[in-house]
Amino acid sequence: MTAPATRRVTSLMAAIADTGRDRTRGGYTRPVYSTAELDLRGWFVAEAQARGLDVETDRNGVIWAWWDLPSRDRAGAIVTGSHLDSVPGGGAFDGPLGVASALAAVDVLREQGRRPDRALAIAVFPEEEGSRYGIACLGSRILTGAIAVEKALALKDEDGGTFAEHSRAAGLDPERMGPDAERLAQIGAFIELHVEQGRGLIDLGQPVAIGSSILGHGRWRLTFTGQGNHAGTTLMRDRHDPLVAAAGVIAQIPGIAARHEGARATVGRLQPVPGGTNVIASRVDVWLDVRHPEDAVTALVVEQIAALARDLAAGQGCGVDLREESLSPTTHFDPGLRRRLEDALPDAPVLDTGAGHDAGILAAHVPTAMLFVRNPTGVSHAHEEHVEDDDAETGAEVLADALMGDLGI
Ligand code: HGY
Ligand code: MN
Ligand code: MN
Ligand code: MN
Repeated sequence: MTAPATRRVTSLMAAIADTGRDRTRGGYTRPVYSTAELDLRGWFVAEAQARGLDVETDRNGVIWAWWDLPSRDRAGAIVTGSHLDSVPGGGAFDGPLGVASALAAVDVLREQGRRPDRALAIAVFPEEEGSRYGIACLGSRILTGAIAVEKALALKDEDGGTFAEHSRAAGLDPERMGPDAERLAQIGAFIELHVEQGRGLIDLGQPVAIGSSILGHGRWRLTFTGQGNHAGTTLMRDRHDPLVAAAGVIAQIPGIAARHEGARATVGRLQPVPGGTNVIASRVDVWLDVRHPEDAVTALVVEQIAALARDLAAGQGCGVDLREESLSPTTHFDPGLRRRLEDALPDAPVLDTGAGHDAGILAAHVPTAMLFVRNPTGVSHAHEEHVEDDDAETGAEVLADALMGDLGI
């Protein structure tokens, strides 16, 4: 695949390079329905409308930009897209690359005087990262019924505001949110282009890969409870410090995960309450992210961590509670789409991914594929995430061919 000269994706990405930039953490922080993410949603709508696409935001907050047939028949539509929300301090490309590449792919087709013989849509899904309300792919889960809408609407962010309140503030009507079978029935195939969140393509020397599957993954919350007290007046032997128990568990998580080849276990977030420097915590919430290709191994890793937590909590005279927050089984993309992509792109490696995507949620309902674009740093969910201009343009050109049906999708 030779890189095209025009810098379509690069210029689109440059236009949003300052939106949601996090000057404290580095990288980008764009929680769903925050000012930064709403600004990006507005940017996308303007760019889509400038291309003559028919833009609508559905009752679940998913934006659909349609390149309709003259008949406006949307049955069997080819849909591509991704997300615009980010993790705290995330990279520039996780999400926006898929959206910018979709806009660029429309430009490619227009410049070539081509148009698909089926309706085409670019979709932007809300709360893919689950950074604000704790459950990833919240928008696509609501759309597909993968989560009860009542549970989704009641989810709270760190400030105690609910997804319902913030959806309403974003112009949605929470009472109308819920599964949308009619919308899903319109989709003939969904293909998501995403920055690779790893080193596969770097090591293989290729710009684009075909996705094979998404590792099963879940999120659990461990809540350690003890006795809040004064840091200066409480003797060490008189303490019931939940943070000591939590720290002991976290320190041993790598060792537990290492017992299971391929397991990934992470604590990226913990919240001591009340969180004072001179205060022994009364409670600590610890969020656990565990992933493995085999769902039974994921469950085993979690159970081993939970057993250790019970043991260390008891040793500190503390309690501990484990609660599953979300769980996604290992998901394989549509074998037919994948095979046709492999035939059409013989140089493209086939890679699985440890990262979740809306494509993973949609895969249970519509034929779904993914394309990954080379990330020279191999780093993601951090500011070092990167895509070279040439690779970004190549990705958009491959996506354009896929949207045209040239790759068999
Ligand atoms: O957590 C994930 O795997 C994704 O980035 N939401
Ligand atoms: Mn992503
Ligand atoms: Mn991500
Ligand atoms: Mn993702």
